[in-house]
Amino acid sequence: MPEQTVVKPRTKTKLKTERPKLWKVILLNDDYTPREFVVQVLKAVFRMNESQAYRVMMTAHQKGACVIAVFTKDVADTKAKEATELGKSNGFPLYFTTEPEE
Ligand code: TYC
Repeated sequence: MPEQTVVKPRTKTKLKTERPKLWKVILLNDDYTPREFVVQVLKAVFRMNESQAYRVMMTAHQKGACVIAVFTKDVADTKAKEATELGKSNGFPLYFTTEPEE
């Protein structure tokens, strides 16, 4: 009896997993938060060193806003909230927001 190989056609479609969209955390300028405090928050929450933090703070100070970094949505939201809370609990209107990358 001759052997037969039966080839079954593949019917399953492999779905490609899309990379999750990244979200920007943005620092907004205000007239009241001391520069040094902004630098401390950037170092504490976003693990920046002194000169990175200083540059980001000055950019927001001069231009009104500065993108700090991009993260997954969860991380971006958590960090923006944590950093904004730090300002609030110290009596400053410091504000961090998030928006999706294109
Ligand atoms: N503009 C503030 C001041 O002159 C300093 C500051 C910088 C505040 C950046 C917020 O995101 C900010 N004291």
